[in-house]
Amino acid sequence: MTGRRKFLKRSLASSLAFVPWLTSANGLEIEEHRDREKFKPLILSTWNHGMAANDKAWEVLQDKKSILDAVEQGVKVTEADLSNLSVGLQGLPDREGIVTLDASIMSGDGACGAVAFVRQVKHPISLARKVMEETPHVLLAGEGARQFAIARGMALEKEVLSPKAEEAYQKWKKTSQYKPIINIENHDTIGMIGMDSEGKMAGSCTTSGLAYKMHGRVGDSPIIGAGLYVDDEVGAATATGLGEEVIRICGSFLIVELMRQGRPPQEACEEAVRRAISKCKNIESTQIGFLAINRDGEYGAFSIHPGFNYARHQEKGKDLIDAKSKY
Ligand code: SD4
Repeated sequence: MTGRRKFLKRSLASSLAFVPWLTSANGLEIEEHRDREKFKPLILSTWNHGMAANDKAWEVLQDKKSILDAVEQGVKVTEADLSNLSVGLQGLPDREGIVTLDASIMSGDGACGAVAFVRQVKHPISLARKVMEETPHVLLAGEGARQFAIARGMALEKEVLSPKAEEAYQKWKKTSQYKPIINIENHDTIGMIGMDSEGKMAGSCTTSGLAYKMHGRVGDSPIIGAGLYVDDEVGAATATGLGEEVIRICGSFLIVELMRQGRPPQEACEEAVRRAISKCKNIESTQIGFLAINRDGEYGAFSIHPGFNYARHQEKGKDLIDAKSKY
């Protein structure tokens, strides 16, 4: 089938997606869509820590709360997980020994909020949601974000490294080499994207960022369009891995725009990885992974190197899936 015919077929399929009473000539597309309908609601999260986060998000959806509530509550589980070294205040610090967090949240109607380079806040995702709902802004950073947390009555945590982070930091200080490690302990940033039974979407993304980054460094996770993007008319995408490479290509926005043009989520993720590779100067030591869903409940994931996985939760069950990779 030519590229154009493929595109027309897909466009037709997605335009038929919400017209269930059409049954004739394009029966195949309609049947495919009926299958996809079974995928709603659907929650997807990056890495194996996504399993526990998805469980919580699912529970919130079962309680008839919104998909926005689900993606916020879901990743809070990871933010509070004391064994996690890549999300939350127990994460690995920057090169000064200080933990700084990045987070963003977005709903499919375009509402979004984010915090970057924030200290002492246990749940940056909830602070990001407050930025979204209680300020005229999208992104608050550093001391301003911390002051906003205080103003909203969020208790600040003591600034002490977790035992595991302290141990790793002391070890790192012996050489003080800045060398991002790919697929750290098989988890990294948590990016969650989800869709409720009516097709409303939302996403969240939260991280302690790159271990031993420069003080003040902000990654892709709190940058709307880089680490996260959601549009109810099209779909949602989120990213993990070396944030600089994701920011460079506006990764999540790129994927949503590719899906808007009719590309399925898997193809859109692969194209975004291809784009990132074309701009990246050091592929061997760079890992990024993308995860996407479209409004029909189709999904896809792709990374540069093997090792990226994602957690899926839907009516029929939950599992952890290895994403395909370029190399
Ligand atoms: C970042 N994407 O800050 C995030 C998380 C990370 O290796 O540390 N990735 O770049």
